[in-house]
Amino acid sequence: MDGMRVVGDLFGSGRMFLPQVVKSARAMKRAVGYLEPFMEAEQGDRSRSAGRVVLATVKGDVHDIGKNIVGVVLACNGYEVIDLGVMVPAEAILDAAVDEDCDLVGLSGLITPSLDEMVVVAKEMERRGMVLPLLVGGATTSRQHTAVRIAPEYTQPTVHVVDASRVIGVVGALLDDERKAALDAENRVEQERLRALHAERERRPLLPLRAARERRTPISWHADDLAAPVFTGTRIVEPPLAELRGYVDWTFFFHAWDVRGRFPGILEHPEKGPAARDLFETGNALLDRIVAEELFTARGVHGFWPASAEEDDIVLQTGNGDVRFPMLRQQAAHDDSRPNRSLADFVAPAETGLVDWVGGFAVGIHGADELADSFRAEGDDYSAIMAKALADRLAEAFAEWLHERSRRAWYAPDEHLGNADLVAERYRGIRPAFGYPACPDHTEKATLFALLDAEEAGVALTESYASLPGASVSGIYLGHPSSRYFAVGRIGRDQVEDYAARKGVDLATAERWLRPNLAYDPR
Ligand code: B12
Repeated sequence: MDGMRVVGDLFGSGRMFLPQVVKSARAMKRAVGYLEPFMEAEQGDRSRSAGRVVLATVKGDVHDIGKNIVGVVLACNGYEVIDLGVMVPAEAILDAAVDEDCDLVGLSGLITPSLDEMVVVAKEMERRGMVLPLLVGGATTSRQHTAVRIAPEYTQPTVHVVDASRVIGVVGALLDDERKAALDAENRVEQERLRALHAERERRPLLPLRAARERRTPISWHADDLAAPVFTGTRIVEPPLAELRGYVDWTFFFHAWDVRGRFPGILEHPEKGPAARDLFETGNALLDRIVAEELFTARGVHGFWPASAEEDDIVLQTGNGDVRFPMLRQQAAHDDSRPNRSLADFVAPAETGLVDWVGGFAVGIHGADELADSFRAEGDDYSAIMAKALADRLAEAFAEWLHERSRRAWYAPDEHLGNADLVAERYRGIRPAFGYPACPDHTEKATLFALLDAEEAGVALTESYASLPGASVSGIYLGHPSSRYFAVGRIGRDQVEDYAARKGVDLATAERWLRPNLAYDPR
């Protein structure tokens, strides 16, 4: 444990990298596991613990790599961690915080609907009159959102933590009376500043929807740019893992372990190189095993339908009538000639009389939870995190593999690109995923999943529209040569009203799901 303190300090000061910390923690955990039967007398003795933290991924969200990493880092710095897992409702988190006599509550989330759920937890903490500090983390969270939406709901310290290397500093300060006051005061000043910035941004003018529509992406439509795919409707695919492996974008594997930099350059980096090489080797060794023993399975579905754009809707003609995906349009006012884009711009408008096509897909990697649980049961958090990081990479590789297959079945029968070209997206067409900045409404996944019969292919949705298994990706395919990714950004009430009407939901429902994009306060 003394050794782990050294590791913790080295990590805190940037001289050790996350994978090394997690590996060290494994050595400690195994040693403790051996010693535990002899330490019975000391059990329940809290004087040895630096503090007790309850961690959970909020209701409706399934992401847990980030949370698990934070849990390991806390544990190896002497904190007791009560990890409640994923999809945990507010009541369960707060009951555990009280029942287990915790000192802090930590929430994690991957997708934007979880931001609202975190607001729910903060409100509930206030209602219960709790005094525990609240920590907020996860890919979709931000200092900004924490300041604007979460902190105002809870009178106690509410702190956003950007990554695992910061968590010890923050937790240490919050559990020390003097440092707590200083951190809290500093945090409140910073959050006030962020709220002022946000308010200023809210005042920045937007184009009225009608004017934004007049600035749509200029495309001159030709039949030559549209192609019919070799099949209509859906097909289930189950590629072998060995084939998907060649499609892995390793840069994001290092990202998951907080060793940031581009692959393969990262392997030769003067400081990070040794940690990166070790990580790459261990990752590939486990991947060898996963492939050889078929510990994961890949299952997914893709499909194509004739389609056209009607204003900002993409409308697919299916055997069971039309399926409509209402899209959002950028409303930012610029003084140059940049268009105000919508994904609907990339599908031939009905009035051209041309026949266009749109595709859809959902892919999942199964087995990661089971493998990770078996590692955790052996006290091996390092391999558990590794298993999930590899599953996430394979899910993304699966999406890349299926996109290539779809392009070949559609408008690029002769496309043959290597991994580097695929990673750099040097191909025609895009595969926007609901939740990404060009189509931020997660609820559209319900329409997509029904269209694809995704459950039949093993991919399902939670009440917050996270997909299960955790290592899964879904989206649509757009094939026009002009199609590209962009961020919708801030949108005005005029567009939200129009969108709600197109989608057939009330304004409050549309505002709830589009909250991160609203340029106004719906209250
Ligand atoms: C890897 C990744 C994936 C993987 C893995 C997802 C998973 N199961 O976790 C795959 C490819 C499967 C995936 C899928 C999807 N993704 Co994704 N994904 C990412 C990516 C590139 C990195 C996230 C990550 O794993 N980082 C590494 C981990 C270790 O970091 P972390 O979670 O942030 O955790 C660190 C800190 O946040 C902090 N922390 C985390 N939790 C906590 C808790 C506490 C208490 C504290 C103190 C700190 C803390 O410490 C951690 C360690 O340093 C991000 C983009 C990005 N650059 O962040 C998009 C991103 C998160 N994905 C996104 C989306 C939309 C999706 C999909 C919905 C797309 C789709 N339609 O299919 C799906 C949803 C999957 C699902 N199961 O529901 C969006 C989410 C934003 C949004 N609008 O909702 C992002 C931000 C991309 C984007 N720019 O739009 N994704």
